[in-house]
Amino acid sequence: MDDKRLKGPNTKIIHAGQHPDAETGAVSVPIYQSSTFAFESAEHGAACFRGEPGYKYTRLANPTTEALERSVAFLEGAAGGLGAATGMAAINSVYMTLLGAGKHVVATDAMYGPSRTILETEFSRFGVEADFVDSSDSDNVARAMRPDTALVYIETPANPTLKLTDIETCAEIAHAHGAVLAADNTFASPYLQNPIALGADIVVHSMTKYINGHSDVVAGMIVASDEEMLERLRKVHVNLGGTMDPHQAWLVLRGIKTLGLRVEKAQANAMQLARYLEAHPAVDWVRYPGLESHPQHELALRQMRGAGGIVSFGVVGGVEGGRRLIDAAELMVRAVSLGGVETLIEHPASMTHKGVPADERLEAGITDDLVRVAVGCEDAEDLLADLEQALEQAAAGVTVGV
Ligand code: LCS
Repeated sequence: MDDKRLKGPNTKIIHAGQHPDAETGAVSVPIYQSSTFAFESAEHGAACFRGEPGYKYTRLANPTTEALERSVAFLEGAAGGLGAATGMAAINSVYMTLLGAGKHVVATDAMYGPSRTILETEFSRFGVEADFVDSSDSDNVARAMRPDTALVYIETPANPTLKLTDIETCAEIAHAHGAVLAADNTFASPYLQNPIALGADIVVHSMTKYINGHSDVVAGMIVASDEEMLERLRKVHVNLGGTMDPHQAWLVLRGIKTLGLRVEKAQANAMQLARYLEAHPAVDWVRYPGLESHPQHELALRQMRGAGGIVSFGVVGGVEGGRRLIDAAELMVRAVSLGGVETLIEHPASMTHKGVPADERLEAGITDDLVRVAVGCEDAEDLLADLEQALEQAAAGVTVGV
């Protein structure tokens, strides 16, 4: 995948993995909407199943999906990728490949709710033990390591606290214990952060978010730093069955081409919103890695190329204030998900992270007043105006600025 023409980030995004079709010259990768592929002979079929090149069945490999796998693998500096039906399908394939009875996982406490819940409620049934730690302090990760730890699983920036985890240090800790480091890179996207370059073995994405970017597809991706790990993951992934449909892959191939443009616009908007919120008397606190006030601002500058498009904050009046704010939004859409061109606003404690027990949620820093805004690509002035009127309504009846 070493293509010397592809130097700048947008050039890579537009061209990596996506070449004009050899037969027809089609510039857009064709959708190979076929579940199965014809063999030239019985021997050809047998050869394909022996591992010689050739498509057999779409759950195992499909040319359209492969174009997207090559693209994301290239952007992440990985040996290869595996498309998945959703982000959760990708994550579960990683868990299933590396965990089993008698194995232990150390994971970020504040991560996307279901990524945590599935370990607690389902993998525990198969004898997997999990410790969830505040991985923004690497010492907590080091302390939780055990001889049977097979996987360190981090999400950075974490959903929705925007805490960061030091990828390089966690890779050192994991490897010193013979464990694998997997990182969920959904919030940053490959445009802003590349965990493999910092030592991670596996990266997962919910491509539902920035990589696709248009709130019209659910999809996931796993990439691995080396061929051996990729093949281990592939064996499990194709048999679990959460693989990608070619039409879905084509939609994401279409979305990914503007990843850089969208992320630049979203994070410029997010920075403006974060600064505005920080100065607003009706806002109790703001968390955004681009602000100097973020406790890990230095780490953000070190391991990311930008702070991303998500801002979390608490408004006066706590939970009720937050609810009034969300109800008052006129332009920002009341919806979960993130990474699309439209700005979305949600309340994690009652929505995305509802499945995490309240005490564990609070311990992880997902407070009841936390409002999450996934900033999109609209004009900043319009978003600021919407926030202003919504904050006014949120603060109605609450004494502020005392
Ligand atoms: N990883 C992260 C960091 C996520 O934010 C999500 C979904 C997933 C994985 C799962 O991806 P999916 O299976 O949905 O493609 N996050 C969501 C959120 O914050 N609101 O709605 C979904």
